[in-house]
Amino acid sequence: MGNGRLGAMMFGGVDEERIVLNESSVWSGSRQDADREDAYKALPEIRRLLLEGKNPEAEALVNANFTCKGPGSAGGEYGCYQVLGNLHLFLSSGSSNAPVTGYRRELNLEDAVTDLRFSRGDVEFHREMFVSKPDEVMVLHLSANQSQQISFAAQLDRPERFATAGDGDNGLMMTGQLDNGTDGKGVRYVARIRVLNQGGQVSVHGNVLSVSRANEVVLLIAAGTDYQGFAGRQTKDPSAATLEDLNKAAKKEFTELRQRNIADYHIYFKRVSLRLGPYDAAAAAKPTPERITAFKADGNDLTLPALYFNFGRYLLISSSRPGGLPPNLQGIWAEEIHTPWTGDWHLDVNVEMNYWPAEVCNLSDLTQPLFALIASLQEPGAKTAHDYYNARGWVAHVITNPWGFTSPGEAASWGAATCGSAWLCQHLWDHYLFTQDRNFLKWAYPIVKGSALFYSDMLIEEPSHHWLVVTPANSPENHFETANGQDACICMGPAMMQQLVRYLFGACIESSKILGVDKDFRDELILKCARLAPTRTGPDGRIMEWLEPYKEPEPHHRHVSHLWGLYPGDEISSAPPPGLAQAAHKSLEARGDDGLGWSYAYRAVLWARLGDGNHAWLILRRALHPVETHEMRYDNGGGVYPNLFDACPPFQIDGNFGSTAAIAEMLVQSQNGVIELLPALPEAWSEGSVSGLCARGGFEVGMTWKAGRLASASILSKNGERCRINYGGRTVELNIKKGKRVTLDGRLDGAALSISGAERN
Ligand code: FUC
Repeated sequence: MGNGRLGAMMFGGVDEERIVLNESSVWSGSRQDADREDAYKALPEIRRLLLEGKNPEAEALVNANFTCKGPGSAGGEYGCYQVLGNLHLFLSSGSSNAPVTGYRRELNLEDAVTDLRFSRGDVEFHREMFVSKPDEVMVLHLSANQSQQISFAAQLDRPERFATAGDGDNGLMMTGQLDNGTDGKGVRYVARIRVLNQGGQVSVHGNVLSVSRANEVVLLIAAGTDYQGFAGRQTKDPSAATLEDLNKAAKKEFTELRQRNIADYHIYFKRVSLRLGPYDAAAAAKPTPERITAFKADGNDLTLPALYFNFGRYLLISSSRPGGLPPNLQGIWAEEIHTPWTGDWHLDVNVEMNYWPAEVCNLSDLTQPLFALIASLQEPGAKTAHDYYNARGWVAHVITNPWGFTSPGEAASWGAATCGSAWLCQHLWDHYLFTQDRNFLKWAYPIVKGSALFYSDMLIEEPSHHWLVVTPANSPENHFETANGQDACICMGPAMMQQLVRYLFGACIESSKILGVDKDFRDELILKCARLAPTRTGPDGRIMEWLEPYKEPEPHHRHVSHLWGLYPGDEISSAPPPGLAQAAHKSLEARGDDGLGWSYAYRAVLWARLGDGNHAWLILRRALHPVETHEMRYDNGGGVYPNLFDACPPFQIDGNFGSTAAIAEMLVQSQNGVIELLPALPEAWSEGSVSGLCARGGFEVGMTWKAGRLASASILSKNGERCRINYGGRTVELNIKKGKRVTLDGRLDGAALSISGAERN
């Protein structure tokens, strides 16, 4: 459960309940300057070596000069996202000798409420929990069908750096300070619980709160930190803020708190609905872990992918709320101090993937935390751009944290890629494309321009074709073999960087036209854009990942960066002529169908963009394979945990979001100026319906399909823009008035069109 800032995971133990608590700004570390001031002095030599084809030699220089100062993400001020703590409840439920029957634990995605029921003897116990956005507290309700049955002892703890004490006569408080990487005085946090009981007794002894023989209990949990970064609820005094949260919430009845939270959640969740296949009530009634196992065997339960789709929307609503921080690698559901990969924001696919469902799944207004993060990187990123590249504008490399880290990572092999800032900016432009919000564009334009300035300065001319190429560069986390058999990562103009820069320059050019500004810079970009190395097909018929047809030591590598131009970019298209699309098809086939959590999601969405629904479905089925291990894997073994959290492994939330986006892209696409209906419908999804998906230009799309064919579609125009709609090789062009909805039949046929408020061209 989560409200964007506060996250909780309830394990549902009968005698011992553990609830893992998160707060999105529980980050160790602190602001640092990890830039090497004079790094740019090595740049001419690095480039000279690359121009001479001496990649390993250039890479040695990158390792020596173009990594961050200090340990980077390996320690120090970089810090780590951490669990806030645990709430333990030691319960004495009814007659402890009686067997437990009727145990059922459910997370209801419709209402964002966790519900646990079981019986012991003739007493039925009920726990409900949710994390409220409107009231900024977590709410746990314990009740039973008989009076005086609720008894427990509660404690708060975390693995390190904490102190707990009583908080008044019905609460506990946990406080502490995280390590900042220098003098130990990092972020201060506070968590409080308070019990509101009906009947029975409540007492506090030391750091234990006890409830005895109550009829019913509401347990409120508030938490906060003094993090004063770029976003989040910025408070100097988390002690006062949490007290206020509790005092306010304590004045409300449980039913009111519950209702307020559901009403707020519905604003987002109800915008979209999806049904795949005939609803299989029997399958849906089974416990989720069983369904996952059964699904691996036969893939029949189509309610499972629909559930997985909804789970992704649920997770985004629960972890990304305006004014807060974006979900990190674990969203806001970490249970460790040392979260895998520091639980940060990885910029070479992961945090972007977290937001892939946002626009298309009608959660556009939840992108704000990402945009606040992007805006916050401009200032440190300008220093990094200067120190390493002597360039204008701003840059972010592969990793960032709430402390504005924009330096390269600690090793050339992965950390030196300058992909972060360009990829992040794609989200800004895409937000405009979906919403047509000119005010947003005005806000975003300086950020996009700053990024374009950087890459404009980063380009050099390569000698063979005189193309402009980003240099030095990496194809994220991948490596190659040079003609003389040496292994290297650092190169000139890998396909992904070229695609990113082409997209970014295009976005900047268009934005400056729309806003009527910066003609000179626009002209500079137009000229440079035309000279950027293009995406090319290699001798093997695949998209070339690098400028040269290098050998690939890892042909099944998890990253598919060179297909960025297919998704989320738009330069590789299955629209005719299909040259590059065919090459992308070959590239994807060569990469294989195995993967990690997030890389499954990426492969699935790429197959969807190629119009191959069956292959996208094959990959999605693998993305739903049950996984047990939490050990870090690099290129295969991905799937889901029994609770449907994505297993990279370890747990990484990007795969949840990416799969939700992939399902949406199988149903509707709008990247090439046309709204494609059911562009990649697998044969197995022969019937279904969806409503509320979004298309660029400000449209909402609903559809039903039967026997694998579109039966009807409804298009709502939010801005009154003209649209072209394509299905099954036919295209219609419509002018739908702002706010009007048009219904089409499966043939998009004139006679069958019900046009009110629309003209057909
Ligand atoms: C990227 C990926 C890894 C992992 C990490 C968090 O570096 O290549 O697989 O997902 O991010």
